[in-house]
Formats: sequence, C-alpha cells, structure tokens
Amino acid sequence: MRVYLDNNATTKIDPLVKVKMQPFFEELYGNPNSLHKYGMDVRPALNTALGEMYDALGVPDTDDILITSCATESNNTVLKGVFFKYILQNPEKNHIVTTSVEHPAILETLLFLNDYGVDVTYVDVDEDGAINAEDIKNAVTDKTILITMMWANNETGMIFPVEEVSAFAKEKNILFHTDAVQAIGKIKVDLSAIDVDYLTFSAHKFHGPKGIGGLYVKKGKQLPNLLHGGEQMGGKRAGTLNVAYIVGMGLAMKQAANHVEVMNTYVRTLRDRLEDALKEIPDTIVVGPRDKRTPNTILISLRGIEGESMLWDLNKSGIAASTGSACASESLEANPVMSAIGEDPELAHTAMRLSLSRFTTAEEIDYVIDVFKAAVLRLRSISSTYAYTNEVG
Ligand code: 7TS
Repeated sequence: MRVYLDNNATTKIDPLVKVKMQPFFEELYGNPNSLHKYGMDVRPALNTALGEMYDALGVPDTDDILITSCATESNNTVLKGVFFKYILQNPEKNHIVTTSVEHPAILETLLFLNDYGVDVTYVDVDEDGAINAEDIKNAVTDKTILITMMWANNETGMIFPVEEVSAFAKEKNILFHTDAVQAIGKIKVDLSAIDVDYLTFSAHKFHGPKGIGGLYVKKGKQLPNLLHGGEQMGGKRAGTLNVAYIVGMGLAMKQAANHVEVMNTYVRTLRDRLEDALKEIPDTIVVGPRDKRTPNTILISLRGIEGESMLWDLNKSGIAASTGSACASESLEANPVMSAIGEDPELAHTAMRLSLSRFTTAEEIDYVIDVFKAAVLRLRSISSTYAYTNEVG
C-alpha cells in the first residue's frame, strides 16, 4: 500500500481540475493578450477563473488578485513591494513585525531586506506553537509599517489570530499581510469578514497545479512591480499568462472553498483517529491543541527516535510523511518550529509531520497506525538514547 501523508508540502491534483486544464494545452493554446481569435478564445476562461478566486476569497473584483508563479513570489512581492513603495520613500517607518515561525519565503526575504535598513521584530510562539495576539501588538512601534503573519503554520497546523491582529493593524493604520498558504481549503478564509491588505496563496496546496499562486491586494494598497516587461495583468506583473494553470487554480480554489466542510468533518475525524492511536505510544508529544489546528495536520515527537530514521522506516512501507517543511529537508536540520517551541532540544530532532487531505481514506489511516506502531517499537529497541533515558528516568 502507498499512503501520502505529506499534503502540507504539496497535494495531488483534483481530477476535475486536471480535466478542466486539458484543453488549454491542446486546442486553446492562444496567448490571451493576442488580438486574434486564438487569443480571444481563451479570455473568457481566464475571467471565469479570476471570478472563482474572488468568490472563494469573498472579495469584490474592484480589489486585485495578482497571479504569480508560487507563494514564494507572492511573499517576495509584498515584502519587497512595501520596501520600495513605503520604506524607501519614508525611512522613518522602517519596521516590520512578523513571527519566528514563518515560511522561509518570508524569513529569508526579511533577512535580505535587513541589509537595506529594514528593522524586523520576530514574535515567538508559546509551547503549544501558538501566537499570542498581544505579543504582536506589543511588538509594534511608531515606526511599524507592516505586520506579516501566516494564517496557519505549515508544521504544526496551528491557526494564528489573524482576525484580531488584522483589526488591530487597521486601527493603527499599519499594513497587514497574511501568508494563507496553509489555511485555504482547510479552514474558512473569508475576507468579507476579515479585513486584510494582502494575502498569499499557492494552488498546489489545495489540489491545483504546482508553479502557480496568487497575491490578493486590497483596493488602494497597490504595490510596485517585481517583474517589469509587458502589459500583462494590467501592467502589474509582466510575463505571458499561464492560462492552463490559472484556469486550474480558479477551479481548485472554488473546490477548496466548497470542501472546507468536508475537511472539518471527514478529514478531521480521520486525523483525530490517527492522532489518538499514535498518542497511545508512550513518550509521544503532539504539538498544539486539536481545535486550534488545521483539521489535517499532526506534528508529533517520538522520544528516542530521530525524525529522519522514522521517515525512512515509514518510506520503506510506502508511507510518505516529513520531518517538517520540504523546503528545509535537504539540510536535514532539526525542525525549526519545534526548536522555537521547545525548551527540550531533543524535541526538534524527533519531530514528524503527518498531513492528510480529502483524498486520504480510512483504510490508509488504519494501515499507517499499524506500521507506525511497529516502527516505533523496532526503532526504540535499537535506540541507545531511549534506553538510557528510560533507565535513569
Ligand atoms: N508559505 C507557506 C506557509 C508554506 O507552507 C509554503 C510551502 C510556502 C509559503 C511556499 O510555497 P511555494 O508554492 O512557493 O512553494 N510549504 C512547504 C512545506 O511545509 N513543506 O514543503 C513546502
């Protein structure tokens, strides 16, 4: 059996999305900016796709949705855009508040901007992986221009207080951006109820194609271009539009919004069943209270077992999980979110992330529970640190 439990890294494409995209590789391959029939023929589908994105986010089409190549580009566009448009014009306001557990697409960009005089305050999570809205508010100074805070964390699934922080930002006249990559399709993301200036998303996290993403920009909060060139996207991002992928992202986003209920019933039940079974294993810690997490995610630490050893053991049985973000996996570093949470450094090395999707089945979860328990027994029996800890403990 093969079981894919790494849906926070990427997801399988929804079969309906794949079917919808197909004609745009074949007969409908025109450039939408061309004036001939080939160009004209693809434009309605682009408009439909954009409409699906506006509806899914609950925003009027007088706001902007910028199509990008991925969430990384969206995050870069916001941070570098705010730098060019606001900070360079008024260096008195050069302070950005964020969290210490953002994706590298935020953290590395802020590190880069720091070399150009941008001051950044990183707010830490507590032992549950939660962000306290008060800590964000207290980090703000009269120099703060932007707060950027993810909607849900990719490692723990913990949901951050976007509603409270965005309302605070508005009151203080500070720009607010949220990286909602891990929230869309898992929890309700309705911008008619929550007022944000910028929001990042990426199609491949909600059963759309890879290599396409978006940035929602509230009316009046326009940013300068990152890519200069042609007049595509109303001159806001140059480069020929990837029609097939935009069409795919539109339908995937509509499907994602329509399946939030399924995620919070069917997927949540499967996740909880898996979590309950794994918690029966002695010396395991699951980070964060369930009801504060996205319904598909478990970050578990198994004392005495290196995350990587467990990963390879599961992989041999056809189960795909991760020790954390695939973006950091090449360096085999300790899980950075666990490091931020833990007083206990061992936690960071023993962390494993299991992330489900609406395509995960009950049979798969039963299989994972059996394989997981057997792997823990085997690996702990050969773990010298675990034996030692147990002897002295
Ligand atoms: N932001 C968040 C919160 C993410 O989780 C990711 C990808 C990105 C941005 C980047 O998305 P991309 O489309 O530009 O690649 N996160 C992960 C992960 O957790 N494991 O693999 C990729």
